[in-house]
Amino acid sequence: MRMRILLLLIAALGLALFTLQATESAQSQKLVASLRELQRPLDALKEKKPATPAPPAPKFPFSAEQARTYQKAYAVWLGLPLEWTNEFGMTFVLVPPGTFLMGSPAAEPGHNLSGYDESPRHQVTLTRPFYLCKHETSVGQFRRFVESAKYVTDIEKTGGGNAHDDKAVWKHRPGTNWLKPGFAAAFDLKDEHPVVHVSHTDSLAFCRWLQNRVGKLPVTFDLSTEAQWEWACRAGSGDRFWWGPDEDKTGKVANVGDKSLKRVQPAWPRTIMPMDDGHAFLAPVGSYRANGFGMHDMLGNVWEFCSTRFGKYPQDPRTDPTDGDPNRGYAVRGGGWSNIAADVRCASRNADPPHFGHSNLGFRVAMLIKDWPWAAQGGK
Ligand SMILES: [Ca+2]
Ligand SMILES: [Ca+2]
Repeated sequence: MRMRILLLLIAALGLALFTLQATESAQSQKLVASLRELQRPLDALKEKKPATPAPPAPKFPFSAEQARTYQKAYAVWLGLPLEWTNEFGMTFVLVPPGTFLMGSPAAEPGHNLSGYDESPRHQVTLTRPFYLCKHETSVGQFRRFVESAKYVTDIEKTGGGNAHDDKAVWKHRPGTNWLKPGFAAAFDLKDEHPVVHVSHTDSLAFCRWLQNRVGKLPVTFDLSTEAQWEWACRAGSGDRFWWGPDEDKTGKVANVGDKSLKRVQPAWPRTIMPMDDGHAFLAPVGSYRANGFGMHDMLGNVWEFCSTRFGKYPQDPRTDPTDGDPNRGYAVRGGGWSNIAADVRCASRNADPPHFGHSNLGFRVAMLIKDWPWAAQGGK
């Protein structure tokens, strides 16, 4: 009798394994098919620049409509898809190159309020197009990575990340992690929420995991540089926000510290925005309107790690800038659910060390195109 039960158990296990393999194989097949669509034009571009001249970038500042028109024309010129979605539902959008003014003028309300210098406002030229995920990385996507790579985050290793209590006191909270974010009121974490309590190091591990799944696709998964981030966030806007100069009153464009937060945390002592955006803490990614390049939540929801280190801005123009100060933390951008307008501007800056994570900080993945010899114009 025991032997029969044992045999039945072995058979059931075998069937489960077979089903799992079949599912994974179907997913890989889908990935390969969509990868081929992307790989063919990317391989062709590696060999040869398109014969016709590139569509010229609009002169900065430009409108969201101009941003969209230019972006589409650039994708057509390259013969690349405007958007590409991977097997985890991450949609990467082509961001064309161009020249803009990075940072903010001293007269901008909120300028330098966080203590991270946004001046001098200086000219930056990005010479290469790149793809950027239209959403922050979600809990569901991060879960796939953790389960597949058996990954343990920095914050889990150190026993918790930083978070606020109901009076906005900000400190290390034992037991918090990406599955148990440190919010001071009840919160039902869903796969669609942006992942938080992840470090810069965790973000890069996630990017490497994506890289290993795409074979010879000639791209590099990484975070965006701080300059790429600001260009993608502005989408042509020279104002405080990608939607214009004025603080949001609609609650439709960014998840910030607002009436929803005050409702669940009446003792919250900080200023809140006057509207109700519907989310006290994290909002599912993509809940708010996209900017001119099709990016959601560049401002608000969670701060986002960049690939480059914070540093003082230069006076003179820069091309494809990389690290600021090698001794500073990594740039984090865009503000989040606990912040007000001053911290949720296109030029707002902050920085965090490589193994640090908190309840209002996540990341967004870029897919960089690095090996087009004809596009190499050198960085400075
Ligand atoms: Ca909110
Ligand atoms: Ca964000």
